This record gives sequence, structure tokens and C-alpha cells, in this order.
Amino acid sequence: MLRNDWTIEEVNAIYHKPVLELIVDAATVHRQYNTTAEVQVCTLLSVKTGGCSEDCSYCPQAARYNTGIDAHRLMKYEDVVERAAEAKHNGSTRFCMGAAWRSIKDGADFDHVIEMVRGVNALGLEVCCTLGMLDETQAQRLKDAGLYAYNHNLDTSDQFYKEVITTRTYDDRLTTLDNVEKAGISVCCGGIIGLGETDDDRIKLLHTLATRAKHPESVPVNALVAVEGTPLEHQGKVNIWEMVRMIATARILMPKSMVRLSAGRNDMSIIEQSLCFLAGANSIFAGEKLLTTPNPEVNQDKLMFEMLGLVPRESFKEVKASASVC
Ligand code: SAM
Ligand code: DTB
Ligand code: SF4
Repeated sequence: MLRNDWTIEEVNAIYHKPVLELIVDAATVHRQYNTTAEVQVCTLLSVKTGGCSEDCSYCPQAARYNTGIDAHRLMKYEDVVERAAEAKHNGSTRFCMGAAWRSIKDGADFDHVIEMVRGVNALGLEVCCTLGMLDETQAQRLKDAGLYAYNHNLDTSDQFYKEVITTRTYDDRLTTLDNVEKAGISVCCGGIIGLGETDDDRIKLLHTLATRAKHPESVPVNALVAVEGTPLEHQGKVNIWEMVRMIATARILMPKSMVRLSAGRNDMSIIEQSLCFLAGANSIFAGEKLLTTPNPEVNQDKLMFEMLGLVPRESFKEVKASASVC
């Protein structure tokens, strides 16, 4: 049974279990609710890169930090659809378009993104966007164009958020999540570890996600990619056991959600990634780039899937399953 009434004490107790016991518990829940050999393969594309007005201290795309990234305006429709077709060819079933915007502004650029959503949807891919804050009308326009999911992360606890970002609030984030949900778009919401937060901040983030009226359909768990030029450039690498603890706790709290092993895979061995899959991760970003930072090569991931006996999850599985029940 899915629960939305987890107490902070319960989350704390799960998170702090001896790690091997935690993995066994998470793997058991995973097996009970999901096909454990299945891993969703998603591709990310930065359709508008850099020059962002926000001050997210982890982000290489904030205009105020000198990170040397290759900034570019909104990509052309044809180029985006071509990249989506290529992603589909390489086995991805979800295509996520990211823009370095604080929020969506109505106008030509948004109209253009709406066309991209239509074009990618027509390829039979699950379309996802991450475009910053949005209002109810904008969410509805995206939904009408065929948007399947919207990524908007809470990143950390309410309390620690202010230490990481000052140009918007936690409540702003929650409002956007509500707008996305009201439009009937699937919510993708998770966080980052390695920002200098405490275990309590991680526990509070997981508690906030798991006590929403509806669990997010997907929960990305990112390890900070410390980029030179950002205020967090000197943060140490996230330890694999911290990643495993986060993934396993998310899996136990939100049994049916897709838990995505997101940023940070490029620094992990196949054995480390296997521990994450064992702990309940069932989604990855594929392709040699995330938004601006490197990710494992497609062939390397194909080899990993073969080695571990993993199979890519089909697209729209959730929708197909509920249609066959009706
Ligand atoms: N501008 C939009 C927003 O902030 O929602 C969308 C793009 S933003 C890059 C999407 C997410 O990427 C952030 O919420 C954060 O969780 C993650 N992210 C950004 N930079 C990262 C980094 N250096 N390491 C790990 N995750 C990162
Ligand atoms: C998410 O949670 N992680 C992805 C996606 N959602 C948009 C982004 C990771 C970005 C890592 C830094 C970069 O490549 O710029
Ligand atoms: Fe802008 Fe998003 Fe990066 Fe923050 S995380 S600086 S909002 S692109």
C-alpha cells in the first residue's frame, strides 16, 4: 500500500538503518512493486543553455558565475526533433528538454517550446520539460501540446534551500509543482546531494516528497557535479553509500515512483551503479551529456545493461497499464 503519512521519525529510522540492511529492505520493496530488471532510459537535451538570472550555487548555467560553458539561445525546432529521433534510435523512451530559465515567459520562445513538445510527442516518446517556474495556464498549454512530465526539483530541505539559492523560495517551487499537477502532467521532482547539507536535510527532503498528496511519478537523485566557477566548486565527491542510502530510502517511501540515478554517474563505476540499481534505482539519463556536463557514453551503458541483465522500460507503460484496467 502506498503511504503519504510517513512521519519524520519513520523516515529518519529508515534512512539511518545499517546500509546493507537498508539495501535488502529497498530491494524487497522494489521487487514487490516493480519489474526489477527494467530501467527507464531518458535522454536530456539543453534546448537553451546558460545566461540564467538565478543564483543556484550548484549550477554552471547561472549567468553570474564564470564557468566557461557554451551558452546558446533556444535551439531550432528541426535540430531538437532530430536529437529526439536519435535518442529514440539509441533506446530512450523519455526525452527531457531543459532551459536555463528562472520561469517561463509567454511569447515567441514559449510558443516555440510548445511546438517542440508536439514534435517530440509525435515521435512516440514520453516528453518531459524542465523550464523553471510556470503558472496554471502555461502548464495547461504544455499539457495540451502533449507534455507527459515536468521536472522541477526541490533539491534539498526547506531550511537549507536558502543557503543554496536566494533568488526564489521553496514555496515558489511548491506552487509550480501544484500547477503542474493541476494540469494533469506527471511530476518529476527530486534533489541533489553533496551541497553541504546534513543528513537531516536529506531526510526532510525525502519526507516532503513522500508526504505529498500524490508521490512524484519520478524522483531524480542527483549527486553534485562540482563545476569550476560555481560557489560549490570545491565540494568533495559524494560517497557511494550516501547515494545508495538516498535511493534506497526513496524506494521504500515511494515504492511505485521511478527513482532516477541522475547526475553523478560519470564518476561512478559499474559496480557502484549496480548498488544503486539494487537499492531501487530504475531510471537513468543516457547520452554523453546531461545538460552541460559529461555523462557515460551510450555504448558504455549498453554494455552495463547487458552485463547486469537490465532491460529498457517501454514508453507510456503507466498509461497502458491503467488503460487495460479500465
Ligand atoms: N532552470 C530550471 C530549473 O531550475 O528548474 C531547469 C534546469 S535545472 C539545470 C534542473 C536541475 O538540475 C536542478 O534543479 C538541479 O537539481 C539539477 N542540477 C543543476 N546543476 C547541477 C549540478 N551541478 N549537479 C547536479 N545537479 C544539478
Ligand atoms: C535532474 O534532476 N537532473 C538533470 C535533469 N533533472 C534536468 C539535470 C542535471 C544537470 C547536471 C549539471 C549539468 O549537466 O549542467
Ligand atoms: Fe537557472 Fe535552473 Fe541553473 Fe538555477 S538550476 S541557475 S534556475 S538553470
